[in-house]
Amino acid sequence: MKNCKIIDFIKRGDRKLGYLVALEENRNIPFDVKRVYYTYGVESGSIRGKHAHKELEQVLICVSGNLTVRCFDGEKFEEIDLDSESTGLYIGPMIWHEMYGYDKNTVLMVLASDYYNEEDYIRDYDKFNILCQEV
Ligand code: T46
Repeated sequence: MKNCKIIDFIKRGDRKLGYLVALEENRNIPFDVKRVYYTYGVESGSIRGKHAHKELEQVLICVSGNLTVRCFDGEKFEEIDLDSESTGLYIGPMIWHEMYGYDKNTVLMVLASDYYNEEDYIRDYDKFNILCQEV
């Protein structure tokens, strides 16, 4: 799916000492990182997201627990399980995304290409579909 792809990070270490994953802007993170945020304590039946971004690029990494991300590019749907600390999900502009299936211990960390700006959000699903048809 355009603007939505899995990134497998290199994990260094072993079972005994554990693992280390390094995130580097414009290397394994495909943009300048201006912001990092994370969500936690989400109840299992909750759905977060339900929006698209006009310009923002992000990489979602589930650093604890697991969840599912449902992505829609205006034509195709894809459901991606995030259950590995060494996997990222790149989501670029104009991808409607919803996060659900949270585990009680889930921590979702997100690296973003810009500062928080509510103007960049499309939170109306009908409006998103209309904008997709215009492209
Ligand atoms: C996204 C998914 C993956 C801030 O004040 N600063 C921030 O940097 C962010 C991200 C949010 N907020 C405020 C805005 C809302 O009042 O925190 C509140 C919760 O945000 P929201 O309902 O948008 O959270 P999610 O989990 O639905 O979506 C978030 C990001 O907002 C969004 O960009 O792509 O995670």
